[in-house]
Amino acid sequence: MATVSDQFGIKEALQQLGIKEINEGTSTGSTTYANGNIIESYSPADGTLIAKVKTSTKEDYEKAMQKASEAFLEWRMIPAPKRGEIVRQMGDELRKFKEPLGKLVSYEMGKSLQEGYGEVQEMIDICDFAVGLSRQLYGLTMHSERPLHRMYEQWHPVGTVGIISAFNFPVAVWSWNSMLAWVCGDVCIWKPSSKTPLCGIACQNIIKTVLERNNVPEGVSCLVTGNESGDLINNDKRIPLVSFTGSTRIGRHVSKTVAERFGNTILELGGNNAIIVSEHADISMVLVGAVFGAVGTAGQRCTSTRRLIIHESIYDKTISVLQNAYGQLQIGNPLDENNHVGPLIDKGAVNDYLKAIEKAKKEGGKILVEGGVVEGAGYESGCYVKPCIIEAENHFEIVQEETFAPILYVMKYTTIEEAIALQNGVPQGLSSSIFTNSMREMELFLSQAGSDCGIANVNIGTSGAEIGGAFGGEKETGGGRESGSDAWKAYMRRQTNTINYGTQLPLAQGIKFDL
Ligand code: UN1
Repeated sequence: MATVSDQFGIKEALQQLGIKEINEGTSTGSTTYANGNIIESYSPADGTLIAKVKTSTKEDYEKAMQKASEAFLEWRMIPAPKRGEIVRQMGDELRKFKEPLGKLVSYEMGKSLQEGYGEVQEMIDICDFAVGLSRQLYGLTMHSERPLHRMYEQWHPVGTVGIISAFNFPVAVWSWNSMLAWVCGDVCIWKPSSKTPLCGIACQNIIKTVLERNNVPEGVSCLVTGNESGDLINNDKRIPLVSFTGSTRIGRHVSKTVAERFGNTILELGGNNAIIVSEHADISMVLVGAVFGAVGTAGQRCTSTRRLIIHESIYDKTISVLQNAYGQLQIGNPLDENNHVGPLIDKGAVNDYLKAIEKAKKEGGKILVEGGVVEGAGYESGCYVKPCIIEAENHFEIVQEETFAPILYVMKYTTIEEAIALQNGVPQGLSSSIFTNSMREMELFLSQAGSDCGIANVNIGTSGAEIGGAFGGEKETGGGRESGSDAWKAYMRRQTNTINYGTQLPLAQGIKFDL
């Protein structure tokens, strides 16, 4: 940390967030301990070693889990609106720390400062949402078929929720899960990505003051680090729900492991999101939606725009508008607000990006905007790449895959039905969008014969969903839903209750059983 530059106020931000040179990667509320290997967290922005984190051993994990189990017994008895009040205070705390936390997100993960702040704003928004929700955990009442009987359902907390989150949204995705889980009466054990462990530690530091102030048992919020902890969570029978965000490959493993022990999962896996650009589109709107979607977060959102499906009549014009816009993109330090595109997370990601471009070329792709690694002063981390555009066909193997990098594949279509088939013609099903001013096209795209994704937008890009809607997708995206709408139901168990207040015991379905 001694070498962290003073530029952009990073040192001060780290100090405000309680990040030290060496940090303990296991904590239960305010108690920190960790005896495992060390993870070094480097900034992809400038290659600096930001700080070290001592990860959790199996024994550390076990201690945290025991604290979580104990805390649940107490937390579940606190009335939901009172839990909501505690989450409200967490939202206030996040408002106070928006600037340093946004900076840390930007520095440790590499997304632009604006997006770093945006991520913290998502956390604040979900806190507000959860506070309201804490008074609306509604169940239904049914009419019993038997006289003098009452039937209804109620929702109870499930217990300990395991949250395994990805590097690309190192703080927001945790909050979508934890804030909801908490108002539902669950406790949480969080394993952040080993690429962004400091973001996890910073969040825990921010909320621990709220837990302390409210005399909440410390195991309500547990943090564990290191990949072994992820495996322990997946295999732990005491964890009825695991919310996993990450690649389809690892998600498949998580899904099997947790299902094997009859646990539930919320899976938020890969996306391969397309925008259909109709001949009835407003091109200036397409430009912002498509370019932000493709190069924002350097193409490392699961909602990033990976494919543009353009009507043949406006194909050439759209490409030239895009080429022009790509020519103006500033690539550089994400903390410098003049830049549009920051670095990839690490050199492994740069390698995957280069390999994907090679593969696309081999399969017959035509480069329309050249990619490559950016070198020279300011780019010493080796993680900066040029956003590129490749004309490709949907069936190319590489187009069918998700590459977490700013590579945009473009293709032509003739009829709207064909465009929808192309958009749906990938294994993933997270986000999708159409730019059109035609009511017919728009409604078809949104109909049951339209997009097969969890998110389908009109005249908006594929990324940047608001927290109020349920977030997630179909097919290889995993089917999970997080955040808004009724996603809370996944964090609770439904109980159907039937009460007989009569003096007879009639059986359902009219069955006679006389003794
Ligand atoms: C992710 O990339 O894992 O819709 C989440 C968006 C953000 C969340 C992305 N609100 O792009």
